[in-house]
Amino acid sequence: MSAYHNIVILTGAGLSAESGLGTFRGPGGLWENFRIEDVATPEAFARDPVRVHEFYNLRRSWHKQALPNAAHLALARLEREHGGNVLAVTQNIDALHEAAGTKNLIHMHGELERALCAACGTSAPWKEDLSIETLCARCGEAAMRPDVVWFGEMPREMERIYEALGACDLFVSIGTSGTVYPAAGFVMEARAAGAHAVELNLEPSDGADLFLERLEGPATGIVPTYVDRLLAG
Ligand code: BJW
Repeated sequence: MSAYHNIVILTGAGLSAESGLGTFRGPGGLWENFRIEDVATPEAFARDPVRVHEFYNLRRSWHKQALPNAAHLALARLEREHGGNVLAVTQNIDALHEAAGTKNLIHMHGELERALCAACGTSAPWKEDLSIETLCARCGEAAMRPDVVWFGEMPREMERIYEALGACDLFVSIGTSGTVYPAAGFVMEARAAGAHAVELNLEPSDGADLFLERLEGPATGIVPTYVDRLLAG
């Protein structure tokens, strides 16, 4: 039982790095080999949907082989064993939180294992490759896209997220560079609500100074240690 009642955890690509999924920024990051403007905006998809499908099909193939790591498992344990509320908000489109057993989860940037019909708005589970010929099972249009949030699009479930941030007494940010909004602003929302704010990251994020406590190291080391500490009270 920890000293906190309402915990919000924000996770980013660094959480899944040790599961073999690349991060976006920094040396070896995805954006070194793919330009954001070519693959992660609605304009890129309108201009060259084949290329965007190739990018996400490639990532879907990597994700199929990935397993949750010790950090995902520790966060699922926190949810199970903590007496109060724990909400995990992930920017990751992989399914590793679910695979680890986390239930109270928001995928604010969408999910790679879902497809969205741009014609009728239907979202459906999707594990296979997508192409410009893939038909929507509901309306029959060939307008399927990955159900992910690109730059300029509205992240998912923002109302529920801001409500949780406004009521939390602990905010923990894990493995995110703090460069992409609105997620980068969550720490300020939580602090305004009076929450304690902790960053767990390999290196300081862009907004590191906004946190009251910081632990540095690989997620598989520092997240289980931090969860043990929280559960010990
Ligand atoms: C480890 C580790 C290990 C490594 N252990 N740690 C305000 C100011 C300026 C601009 C804006 C603003 N508000 C909005 C914008 C525009 C824009 C934006 O933020 N631009 C910035 C670039 C400036 N935002 C948007 O367009 C968003 N939409 C929006 O704002 O709608 C309007 C709105 C209005 C009002 C309220 C709400 C909304 C949409 C953003 C969509 C982002 N999409 C992407 C790609 C799609 C999904 C996908 O393909 O996967 O999402 S971009 C990419 O970045 C992906 C990620 O989820 C996201 C964040 O990246 P993340 O997770 O932080 O990864 P990295 O690589 O950056 O960092 C990894 C970290 O891990 C590092 O810190 C490492 O140190 C660490 N690490 N190994 C622990 N082993």
